[in-house]
Amino acid sequence: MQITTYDTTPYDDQKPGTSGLRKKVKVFQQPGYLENFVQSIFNSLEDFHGKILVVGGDGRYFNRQAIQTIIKMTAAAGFGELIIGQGGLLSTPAVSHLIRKYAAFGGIVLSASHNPGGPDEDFGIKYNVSNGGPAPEKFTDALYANTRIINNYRIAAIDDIDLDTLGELDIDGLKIRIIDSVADYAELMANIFDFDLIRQSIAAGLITLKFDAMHAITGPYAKHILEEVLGAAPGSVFNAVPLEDFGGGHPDPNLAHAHELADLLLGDHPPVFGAASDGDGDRNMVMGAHIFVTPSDSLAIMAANAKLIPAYAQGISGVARSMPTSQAVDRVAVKLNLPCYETPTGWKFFGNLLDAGKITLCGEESFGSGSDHVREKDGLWAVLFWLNLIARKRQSVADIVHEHWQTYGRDIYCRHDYEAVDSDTANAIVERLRSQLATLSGETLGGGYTVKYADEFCYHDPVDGSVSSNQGIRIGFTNGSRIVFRLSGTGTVGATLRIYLECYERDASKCHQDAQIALAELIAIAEQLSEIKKRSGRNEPSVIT
Ligand code: VG1
Ligand code: CO
Repeated sequence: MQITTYDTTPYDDQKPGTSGLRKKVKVFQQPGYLENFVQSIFNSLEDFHGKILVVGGDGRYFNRQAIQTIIKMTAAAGFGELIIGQGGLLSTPAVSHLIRKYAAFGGIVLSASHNPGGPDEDFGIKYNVSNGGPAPEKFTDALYANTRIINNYRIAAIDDIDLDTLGELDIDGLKIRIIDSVADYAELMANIFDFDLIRQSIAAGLITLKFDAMHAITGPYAKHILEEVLGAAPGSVFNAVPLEDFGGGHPDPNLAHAHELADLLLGDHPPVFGAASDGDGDRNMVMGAHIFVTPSDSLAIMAANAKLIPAYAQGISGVARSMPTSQAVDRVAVKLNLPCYETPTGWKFFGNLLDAGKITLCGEESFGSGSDHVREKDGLWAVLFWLNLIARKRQSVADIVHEHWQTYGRDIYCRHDYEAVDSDTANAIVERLRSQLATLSGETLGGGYTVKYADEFCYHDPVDGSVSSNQGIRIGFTNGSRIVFRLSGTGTVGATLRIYLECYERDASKCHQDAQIALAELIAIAEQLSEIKKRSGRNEPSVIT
């Protein structure tokens, strides 16, 4: 195999964020930009010669070109085998599963998740390690350091590979397998859930459903599993063909972006169950007839009912949530006497806890939940969990949620995002918040919210002892309410400021209030402390979820 070494100079903007490197496609198309980053990944790894690498992406614009480049660089680097999803397509949880199933050395996921796709939109790349999960911070730090000093990259002179034909190739000792993107993942799901029961409930008409794949990666997975295997009516899965630009939309499963689904579920004659997934298939939105389930509640409900699912029937070892996620799951953990961990935002922080067997279920407020079956959040897994639950409990989604609130009370929750704020303005807002932290404790804000603590979240990983600081500003009140401020680490334009708001309502008769109304006073306090509207010149958040 002929290998050419090309001289290069570093780009200074290749620091991975919450979930890999995300930039505009045009940035990735600069000469050597993708190559620098991929070579820096390989330069940060050791002892991978002859081993397996899994590669796949969410099908967005530039996916195929990037994969061809990665194949040539993988060959030059000396990997022994590449496993690639047909058409270059693999959902993020499917990559995680394939790495684990085939004992691969690692995987490369090409995705910018819920960000829009297309020539003028976003692309992304992420490295996952041998447990199937996103590389931990110490790896991404080393990778970033390598991007700053890189001076060459290596490319093997091989022709472009046909990504669409299933089969095996051998190119000068590098084995390349193009595999069915869905089959392994579908088999895993069948081993976790009671497919027979779900199938019977669908056949009997007890469960009707709609799934919005948002023109993104879960289309083929959901079509196969929900319609072909479980027998949902043809057309139950819609927007099912992955498109390079996701049909022009944001493939982000929330009430703002998955409005087609929301209209169906909140309108006349809704199905029993509705769900949507994001660009790369790791997020989920769960709805029932006339009800939206917040991701934080969904995690708590899953934890409370895990024993009804075959894979978790023997019990779960513990739970974890990202810091800004509501405390609903904590209440379940107390009742079930389970350990409960609070981690920084981003799935990479769950990996150690899952590997060590300290937790079985985990989730984030940002429409992500998962378990120890893979090391990524998993959208369709959550959908199947709910279908299994509905089939077992023979209750509607609304009844399941209301029963949960009856038992545990409700953590009323919402998130306000201010997107594409000027970076200097956003940094000044965060600095202003930071400067108030030392003196806030004990103060009473609004009409009687007394500050119990005000700090910046710092995580001490209980497994490897690593410390991650500056993970969000938290202000907790004596009545259990909380406001959290964070800067997003996944955006590609300016800065995105997130405000997370929650309050607790124990009285079940008051649990049905509108979240924006229940949280109005906290929203006002958040503005008083941060002056986001005033300083950014915005009248309202870009998105409320
Ligand atoms: C966001 C979410 C975070 C999630 C991350 C990746 O990060 O808030 O919870 O893990 O996206 O999800 P940030 O830094 O923008 O808040 V995905 O589906 O975009 O891979
Ligand atoms: Co995603």
